[in-house]
Amino acid sequence: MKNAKELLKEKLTAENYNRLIALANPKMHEFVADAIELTQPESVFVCTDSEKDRAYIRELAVKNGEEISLDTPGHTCHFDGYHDQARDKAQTKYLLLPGSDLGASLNSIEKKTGVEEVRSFLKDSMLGREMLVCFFCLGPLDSDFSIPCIQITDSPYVAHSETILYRPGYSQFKKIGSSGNFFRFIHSEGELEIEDSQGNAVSKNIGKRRVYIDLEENLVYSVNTQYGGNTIGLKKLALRLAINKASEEGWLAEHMFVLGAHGPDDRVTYFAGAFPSACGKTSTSMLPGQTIIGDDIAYFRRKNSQIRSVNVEKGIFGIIRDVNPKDDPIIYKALTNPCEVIFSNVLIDNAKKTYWLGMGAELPTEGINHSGKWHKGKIDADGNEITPSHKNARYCLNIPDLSNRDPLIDDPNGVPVGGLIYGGRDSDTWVPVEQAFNWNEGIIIKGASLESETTSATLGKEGVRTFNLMSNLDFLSIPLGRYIRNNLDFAEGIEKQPLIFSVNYFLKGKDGKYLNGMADKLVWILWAELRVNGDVDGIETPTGLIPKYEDLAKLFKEHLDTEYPLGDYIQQFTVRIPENLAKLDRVEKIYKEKVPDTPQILYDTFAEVRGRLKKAQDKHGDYISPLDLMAR
Ligand code: SPV
Ligand code: MN
Repeated sequence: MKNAKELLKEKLTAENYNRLIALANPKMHEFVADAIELTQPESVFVCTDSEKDRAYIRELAVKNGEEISLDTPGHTCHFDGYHDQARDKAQTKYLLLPGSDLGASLNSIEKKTGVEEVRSFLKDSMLGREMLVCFFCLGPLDSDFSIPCIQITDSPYVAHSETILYRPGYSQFKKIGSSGNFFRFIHSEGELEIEDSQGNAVSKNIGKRRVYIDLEENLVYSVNTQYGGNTIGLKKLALRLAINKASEEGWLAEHMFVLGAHGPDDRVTYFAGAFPSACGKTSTSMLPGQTIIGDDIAYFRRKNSQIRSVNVEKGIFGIIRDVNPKDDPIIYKALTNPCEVIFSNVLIDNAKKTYWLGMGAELPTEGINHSGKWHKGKIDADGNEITPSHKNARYCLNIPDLSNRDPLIDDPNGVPVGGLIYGGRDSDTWVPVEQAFNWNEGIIIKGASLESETTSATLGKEGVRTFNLMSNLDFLSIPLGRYIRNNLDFAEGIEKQPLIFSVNYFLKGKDGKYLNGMADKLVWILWAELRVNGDVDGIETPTGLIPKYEDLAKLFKEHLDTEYPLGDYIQQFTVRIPENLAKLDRVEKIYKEKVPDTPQILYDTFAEVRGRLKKAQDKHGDYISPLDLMAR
């Protein structure tokens, strides 16, 4: 390749060239020059942090048809291809040098072969298009947490989404000078086609969709796809890079929300929580009366003998299904009032209004959706009825536009973590809330044992339990055992270790009906807040500490203005011994068979908890009322 600067000078306008050169970073210059040579764009736009540049990207997305302006000011809608509606797990792979190994659970490809393949798909992919070169920062600016990033893309929708989701990073790049310590992402939609006479242009060669990750180079390639989870480099692709970096540097990158829970006397206690997709993670981070730091990805560092956390992002790319004025009033308000929102894969009508499944209103019988022109009863090529909006349809908005943002959202020191919360979709095993006895048991029995039952929103059978440790399995870039070890070690020497809780919003009775209402989760979180501050006692079970009835009854009355019948408490908090034992067996089998580097302490802890469960079973039987335990 020619000297990078010479090539940039030749291909860029003076203004864009000067913007790049003002950042004295040879590695970044080489990355951009190589991308230009590879993809051959017609022009290159270098985006700084100015409002004018961000407006240019927003307008470009509408001008070239990737987004449609809607009736409400600031709102736009984007459609991904019919077969490009979710993360492509099969074609997302780590590029590995011969001899390196991430374990059988992680998808990988030999580096040379993978790089050749993905570069061949990227070759000339931007002919006739404008390349966008954007700079962002993961985490707050000017902080130990900050990771500068460069995103190259030919999709103004991707760039626009990132201006909402991430803090601007051009000025951050100025500060790092010639340092090579940043993440790089290159994305092209590849060849486009009009899917339907009414539809917009979508990636055509889905069979050649690839997301390849180079951990050594902190570089990700993404091609022939538009869906955000595959293309928005800073989201789950950066999480993979960050997990590897964190493991090398001794911090943690987690698939977690961060929430400020408000206790008595204006006390705020911060919680971070991990839930697999579609299990109530965003709605927990948006609990009424509480304040949000972030809803999806958090970094954790040890500072002054404390564990502190930041939101890596500054926006939300949330599932829109079931967002309705009753259950999600704050999000619903943002989605129905003027402010910057990108809807994706929802239904729009002739008046450019948006509709989605579960919005609490009647949906029109025709409009435009991810299949192009849609009418009720429309069938796809496989004979399946097309839903009005896709089940994974999303909204993308700025957290600062929400009324419940936490004031410490951009604090460069992060917020102190009082507790961690792990939850999944579990119809019959875990109680609604339980505190682990200590950090190690929390990490092992709660986080590393997390499972979730499949729903109708994913392909395949419903109700199948899928193992998903820390809800981070999809994004791990290091062997599972090492990841667990990192979590265990992280709290060592911390003065006040965060308490670890499990929650379960999905417990069902014998009749198959949920035992709890949607709103009840507020009470579980506020109970955890009281525990962290030592305000209430717990009742010992074989697996941890559960609430006393009177403490919950008080919280239900104060915060939800409802009575909490004792019978409900007994049913919900009955310790289910056979189900808990079966869960231990199921999860242990996975570690034994699939995770060769599982730390011994995991097996020891499983054995200890199994022993406690059996002892309790001998004494009380299979199903133990919390009142019997209290009586002890
Ligand atoms: C998730 O699925 O966990 C998401 C959306 O947050 S995605 O960007 O697709 O990962
Ligand atoms: Mn997520």
